[in-house]
Amino acid sequence: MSPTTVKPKTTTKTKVKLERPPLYKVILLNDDYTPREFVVSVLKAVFRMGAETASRVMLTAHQKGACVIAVYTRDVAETKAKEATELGKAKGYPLFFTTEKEE
Ligand code: NFA
Repeated sequence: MSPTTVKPKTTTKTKVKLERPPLYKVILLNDDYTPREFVVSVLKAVFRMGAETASRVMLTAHQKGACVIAVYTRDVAETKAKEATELGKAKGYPLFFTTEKEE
């Protein structure tokens, strides 16, 4: 009987590390000139808020100076902040949205 060669089975496992993308806050800043209703309409249009949430967020920014609106990946946060700021600019308002990396 001929000897048999046993080939050991080997497997290689590559572990892929999946990291979550860092998140960015979009922040609404208060100013003295943009009408409240306009701020609410921008929050509804750009950030898909309902009337009540939009009013609450607008009032918080009005009273405290700023309010975190939502959290997105960097691209989405920056695009939405820019879009919302542009809507105010188009009407001559100083309305401003900024972004900040979440810790
Ligand atoms: N402070 C603005 C006003 O009294 C309203 C406002 C709220 C503007 C939140 C910007 C952000 N008309």
